[in-house]
Amino acid sequence: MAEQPRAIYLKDYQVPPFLIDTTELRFELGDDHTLVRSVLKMRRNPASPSRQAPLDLHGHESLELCRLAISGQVLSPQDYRREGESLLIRAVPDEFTLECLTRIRPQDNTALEGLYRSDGMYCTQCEAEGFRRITFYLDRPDVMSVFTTTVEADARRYPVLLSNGNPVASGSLEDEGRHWVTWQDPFPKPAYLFALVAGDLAHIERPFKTASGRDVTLRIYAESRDLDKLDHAMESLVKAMRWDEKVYGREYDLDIYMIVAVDFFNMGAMENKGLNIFNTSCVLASPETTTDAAFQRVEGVVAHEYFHNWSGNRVTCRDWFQLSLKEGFTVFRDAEFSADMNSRAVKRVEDVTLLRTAQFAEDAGPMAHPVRPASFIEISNFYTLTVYEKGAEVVRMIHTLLGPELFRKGSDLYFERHDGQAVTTDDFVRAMEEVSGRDLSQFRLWYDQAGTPRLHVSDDYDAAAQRYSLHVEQSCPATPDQAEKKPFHIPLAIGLLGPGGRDLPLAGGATTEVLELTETKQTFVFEGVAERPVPSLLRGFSAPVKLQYPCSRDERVFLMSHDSDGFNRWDAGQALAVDILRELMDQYRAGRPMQLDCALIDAFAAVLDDEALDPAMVAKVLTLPSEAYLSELSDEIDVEAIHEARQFAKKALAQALSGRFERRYLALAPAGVYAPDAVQVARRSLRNLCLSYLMALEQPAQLARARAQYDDADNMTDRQGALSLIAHSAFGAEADAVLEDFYRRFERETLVINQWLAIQASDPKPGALARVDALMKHEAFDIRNPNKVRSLISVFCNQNAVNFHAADGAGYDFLADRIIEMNRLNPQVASRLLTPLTRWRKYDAPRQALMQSALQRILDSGELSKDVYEVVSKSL
Ligand code: 0A1
Ligand code: ZN
Repeated sequence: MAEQPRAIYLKDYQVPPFLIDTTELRFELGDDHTLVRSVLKMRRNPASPSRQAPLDLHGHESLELCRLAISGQVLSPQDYRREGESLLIRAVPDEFTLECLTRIRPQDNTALEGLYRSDGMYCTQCEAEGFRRITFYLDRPDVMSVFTTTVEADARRYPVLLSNGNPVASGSLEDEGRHWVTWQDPFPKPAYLFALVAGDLAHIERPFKTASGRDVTLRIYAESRDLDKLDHAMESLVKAMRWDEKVYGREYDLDIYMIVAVDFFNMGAMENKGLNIFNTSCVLASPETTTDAAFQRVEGVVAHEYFHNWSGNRVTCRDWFQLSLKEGFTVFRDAEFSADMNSRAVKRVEDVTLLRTAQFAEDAGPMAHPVRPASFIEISNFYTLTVYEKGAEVVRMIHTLLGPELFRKGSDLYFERHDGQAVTTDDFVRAMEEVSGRDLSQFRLWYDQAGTPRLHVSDDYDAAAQRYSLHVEQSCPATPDQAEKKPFHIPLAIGLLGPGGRDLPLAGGATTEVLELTETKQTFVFEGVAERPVPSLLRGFSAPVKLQYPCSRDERVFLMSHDSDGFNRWDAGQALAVDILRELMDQYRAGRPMQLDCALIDAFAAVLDDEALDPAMVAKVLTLPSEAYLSELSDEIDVEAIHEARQFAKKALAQALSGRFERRYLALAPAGVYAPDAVQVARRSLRNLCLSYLMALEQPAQLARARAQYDDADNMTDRQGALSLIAHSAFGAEADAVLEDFYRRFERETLVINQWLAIQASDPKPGALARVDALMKHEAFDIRNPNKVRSLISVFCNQNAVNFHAADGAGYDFLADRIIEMNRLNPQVASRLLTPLTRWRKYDAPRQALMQSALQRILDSGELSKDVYEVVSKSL
């Protein structure tokens, strides 16, 4: 970087000096280049105080400007100035037509932002600031315009030409073998929701009648070889549309809704108006190639993008600091949808696990930022777990504080009041305040203060007075740019368990009460409590906080078997396991033989024996806290101790409970035809978990069992479950053989081969780095394809701690080299790869030095993208 990139601040927001009422685009797609013609009807914004402001358009450096005219007058280079990402036109009238012709080269676009060609098909990704790589524009979400788009291309190679809205005209240029289609989107939208697709695509289709009786066509496009993998996405879409009508009263608004699957994509999917573009990994599904987890991910992502049609498109963000307005709310909506479609408790466990493992780590690291950030250098770096997942928790807390009826009233008011507008998180909270009459001013701190609040809870019981008291103290650690924090408004859902394990009645006879914390220290008193209760705190994880309460192992076991809150029953088991694993880590570090507390064995035995429990929840309870979670909980991460303690515990549990694991493994054998429904998913998850314990015994008989499961499986969940256990086992020859077999079977299934890469990248055995290095040269790998980079490089660096954090620093060197390489090809992916290095402060001194020097080497490597520069410079 010649100059260091500058930060942009929320406090500097100003309304746009100009508006664009209509946008007409014509794309001429060609092998050497693509021409983009735009005609924009523009005028000064009456709401802007600056009446004389020049016209300042966004345009990426890569744009070749061929022609520029204002109301028919062609401008000469003296009439404008290009500098960085800006095109400044000094004298413009109050109302005018801007015509612009640009030349771009989608085939060379490896950043996958703007218009790009990959695998012989054209597609776009414009969020957040990709449209400026297509043409000069006011590329900001508060400039909303009505788009008409014509796409012209070779008719034989690109028979399908798509854009937003409804198709209104088409034709062919016969002598040239080209054709064109015009699309019109009646809803004004910001440029980030623009989309275009051109390719040789097949599709499936289904009619849908909305609640008010409008007919809509639903279409999902993919390459023809994947046509048989689209049904699950279609079913998910229909379910999501019905759910949004029922739960939020929201209907779809265009005549056609399209999803297109593409293999080269930086993220999961994108909610472009009427034309969603999806990473193949979030849309394709078939029993033979797709695991249960991936089926559920498809359902969740399809719903997420569909829900954006209201929470994001009809009502959008004023500026990118408000990103969580659409993302936090939409994640909350899709999580509730998935909870309604599958098991609510299991979905909550999964979401909280992600939050506590990865979002808490982000909130404690150098990139920590509030749900509504105050500044950024590169907005692409802020599509984070904090904006998405913590943002969803913030919306969930509003739901908890208001209750479902008032929350629905608030969302109705929000959609009605702001339809067609670009608004702020404040507008969202205000709607919730108005319908409820509640003052949420202190609650708004959740949007502005970064960091994970800590709650210290203690209690006392006065037997004579039959009075039980809970004392709660809150605090929040400092984060970058925020040393002091004000107390948060925290909903703390609690219950009290009597000696027999039954819930005691609380206020109004309910068994769960939401205490509202607003001060640094508060005491809550419960009268008429006949015996000392065991408190069940933070039920359902009612707030994204770290809770500390001095709970004995016995009390945790008690909660594990009696708590009426399914989430807290699971959480008590996790807390017990964490406590016991930490004891093992201490033993390991002290060089003493490790010894597993029987409390864990007994608790697991009881859960395994209870056939009345949902097998999916049993699988969750019996899953030991991950290495990543144990790392997040550590002040200083001891990579080896965490790994060894966890492996030891797993084996000890397997030895103590092998009969039970075997019995349930056999009893859960598949019956009937595969379906990714809740009942079957639950059975497979527990059965594969049992197999993982049995494999921990390291016995040939168990290896044979796993191999038989692999060979006989009629679905990917069972086949891949067995594969990864064998591949990670100490049986080297068998591991190689099964990996080889898997590759041969699925060679032509890109997404399956990505899993094959990931399984090898996450193998904790020594030598994994050499294997990853070799796989980078394998024909199955392509550094330009983000899914492959994630499967091989990200998985190695994030899910293989013992190898990535090898004491010699080889893992860090490997990653630094990859980031330097990716920085030029794809800055967004490069920047995301940095995450594990940013956490250097949590390791021992020698590792800290090695990680810092890897970061420094990246910083010194030459021209850095804004994406990579921001993360490296903030981390060092
Ligand atoms: N809005 C999308 C996520 C998304 C964000 C950025 C992208 O490119 C940089 C692509 C997709 C969603 O929430 O699903
Ligand atoms: Zn989203």
